[in-house]
Amino acid sequence: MVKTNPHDHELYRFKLEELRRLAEALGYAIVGEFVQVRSKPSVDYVFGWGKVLELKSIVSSIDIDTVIFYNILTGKQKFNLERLLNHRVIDRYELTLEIFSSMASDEISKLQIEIAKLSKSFTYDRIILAEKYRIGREHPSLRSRGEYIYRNQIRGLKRRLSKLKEKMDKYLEMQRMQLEKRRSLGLPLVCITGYYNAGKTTLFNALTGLRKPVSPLPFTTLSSKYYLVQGIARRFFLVDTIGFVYDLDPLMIESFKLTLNDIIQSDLILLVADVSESEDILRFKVETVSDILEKTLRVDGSRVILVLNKVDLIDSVKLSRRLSSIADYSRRYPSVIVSASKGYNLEYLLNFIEGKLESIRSTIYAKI
Ligand SMILES: Nc1nc2c(ncn2[C@@H]2O[C@H](COP(=O)(O)OP(=O)(O)OP(=O)(O)O)[C@@H](O)[C@H]2O)c(=O)[nH]1
Ligand SMILES: [Mg+2]
Repeated sequence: MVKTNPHDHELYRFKLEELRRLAEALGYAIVGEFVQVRSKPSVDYVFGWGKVLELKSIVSSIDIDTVIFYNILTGKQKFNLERLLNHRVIDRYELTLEIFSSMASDEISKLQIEIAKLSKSFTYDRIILAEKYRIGREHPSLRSRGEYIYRNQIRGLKRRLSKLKEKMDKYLEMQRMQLEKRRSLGLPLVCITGYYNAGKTTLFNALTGLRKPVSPLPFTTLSSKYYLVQGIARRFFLVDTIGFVYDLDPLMIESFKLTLNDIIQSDLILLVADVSESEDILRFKVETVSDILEKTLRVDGSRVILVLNKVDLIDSVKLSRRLSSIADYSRRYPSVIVSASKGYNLEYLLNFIEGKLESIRSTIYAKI
């Protein structure tokens, strides 16, 4: 990892720890970590030349398969690093996509992941193909044939990507029609969102009586799940969505727009957070999700309820410390403390959701 802010130790410790956890979830055993502080990553190797040689000598002295970078790599950096280090190199975005692939079981998730992978690797693939066909380096008499194959393969990659995007557009159109149908029934949409592992699906299951897969592994849920909930006084659609992660790549947001649309179009959003995590982590995660919702997806903050989950794991002293660490968010969003797995306070949450839906009903109907 290249640290671009030398003072922000907490943040970088958290980022590295999270990277480690994600890698371990995929079965990687981490044998070492390597950090450099630089004002910005170098264009060719991320690290400075001296540091990258140090890394090379380390990786050549131990038995490893992969070097994982926290920083998002350009195609050129990945190519240069692989050639220099003589090992497979991936960045945190590719690592996340590997986890997605390992968890994906339905067609929509697979499609979104394939688009994300192809878009991410396009420049890298182009460099690899140019290298393979020795573009720019071959003997002039060979140039035309090599270039012809190279251009053909690049065209093939572009065609594949645009076919996948066409398929995605069809799903987006279907999604738009489904949404219109739901709206015409006058049924509001309530979306469960939050960091991965916060307990979103556990809450979804508890409120719907379904048994969708939950697990301590990251990104158990990849595509949205809808269910019509008969609440205490009214009905609404509840949707469970993919979990967020720190420092989302804009490419990922673009590739997963089908899933993210569910959040954007919701009438009410439950921002679920794991209140049993340490103050720093809880704060980082609430802040991350709140920023994605309000700054990236431009969701109106007045439609967000903060759901502090897993309260069964902590005592009241810890709970009050956790609450003070996110006091500004609890002032910004109404908050409800629950335990989705133990069923604690869920009836109160349901009442709260319905009350809030009632108060925004005029806007919901105005949207129909
Ligand atoms: N103790 C406790 N554990 C919980 C609670 N809610 C969820 N969990 C556990 O937390 C882990 C993650 O739960 P999920 O419901 O899969 O979390 P998620 O937010 O849907 O995760 P992703 O789909 O990966 O984003 C599982 O091991 C759950 O059993 C809770 O209220 N208390
Ligand atoms: Mg889930």
